[in-house]
Amino acid sequence: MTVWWLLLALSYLSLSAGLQKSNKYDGYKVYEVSSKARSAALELTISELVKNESYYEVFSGFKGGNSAKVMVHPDEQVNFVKLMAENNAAYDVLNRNVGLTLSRQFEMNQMLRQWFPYNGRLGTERYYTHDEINQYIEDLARDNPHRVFVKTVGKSYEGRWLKTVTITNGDARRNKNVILVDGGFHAREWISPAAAVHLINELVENFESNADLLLDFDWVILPVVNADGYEFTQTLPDNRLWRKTRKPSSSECIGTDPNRNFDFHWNEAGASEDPCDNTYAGPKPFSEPEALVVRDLIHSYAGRGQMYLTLHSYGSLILYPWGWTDAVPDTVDDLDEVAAEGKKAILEATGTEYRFGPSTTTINYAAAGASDDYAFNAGFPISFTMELPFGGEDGFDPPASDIDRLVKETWVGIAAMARRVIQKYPLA
Ligand code: 0X9
Ligand code: ZN
Repeated sequence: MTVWWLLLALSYLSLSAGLQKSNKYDGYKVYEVSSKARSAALELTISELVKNESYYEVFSGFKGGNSAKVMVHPDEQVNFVKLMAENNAAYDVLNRNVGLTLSRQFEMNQMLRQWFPYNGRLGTERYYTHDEINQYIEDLARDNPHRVFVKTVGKSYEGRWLKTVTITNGDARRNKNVILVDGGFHAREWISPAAAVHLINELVENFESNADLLLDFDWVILPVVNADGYEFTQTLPDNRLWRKTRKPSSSECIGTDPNRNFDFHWNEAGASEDPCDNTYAGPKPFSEPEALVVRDLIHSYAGRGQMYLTLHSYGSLILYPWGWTDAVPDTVDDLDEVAAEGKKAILEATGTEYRFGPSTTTINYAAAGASDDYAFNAGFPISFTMELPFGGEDGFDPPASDIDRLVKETWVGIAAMARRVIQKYPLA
């Protein structure tokens, strides 16, 4: 009891200290523009504004019919409010001071790390580092030598080892079908690696209840694709909103959007040619070592791969190809059927409402060069981007106390989709 009081007192002191610190997002606000306000003129206004990335960032457009969330630099807020009035667009202020939020959360994360050090297992008490996640899968493989296998599949630009974990039922049968899952493409989407870790936990620790998911299928999971970016977001409050990789993209700017870097209609839509932009496609397809790793995984499993699932946030969406055009594939009914299972299971379990559909028309923008389209084109009959729900004060920051709920809910959706995939694509 005394220890807890002491910890609370210390946390209060250090959080107060955190409040004093300033960072580059001091005074930035996040506006939430009502989905009812949506019009072609307003969308055009917002799309023009956000070209100026030094002042604006759209965290989420009117994705899937949701409200738009736009972060605005202090010097532009008067102008933004004026433009919203001119467009008769109702809005709320979702976050009054992004800098303050980030400082506070940073201190909290440091504290949680001390309170919950890595102990050989990963729970849902806090967000983990890339190293801890790698350590965890190694430990799992050591403890379950017949069922869990770790493979080093490459290296990030800064030299971090990228490792997959393959989960089987231990019957040593080869050439089963495969479900390939990855997380952490975008650095700031922390709930994604957390959901991947929970998925691993479920398949390994809860193996008996999930035996049907492993009978004719192996699961291959790469929990953190963009390891450098993910680590970067954990090092300072200023870095928390980083999205891209960390390889220099020009003499002034760093990073490429790994989800614009795949060689499938690369740079044809929804990607930027400006190395300083958040959706920079890279100087050429597969310029990023992390995207290459995912490409190679996709090809090495494509013959047996029945579902590719890439975990992102946010928007509560299950998106399927195509994402580079608003055309839909011939097999749209299959994709739709599996996505519907995920949506239904989540709704029944928690009441959270996911929407699903072809990527471009569901999120209202085409984005070429993404991994989902690439995997689908390479032969995975089912390929989804799952955008986990909005959380916290800017959307990418569900507090640690929400991790448990969100990752369990995600698992419900993934398991339901996997069950339908297993039924639809039985082992030949
Ligand atoms: O834009 C993205 O890369 C994804 N959304 S996010 O907010 N997590 O950045 C959506 C990708 C959807 N898939 C394709 N456009 N192919
Ligand atoms: Zn993302």
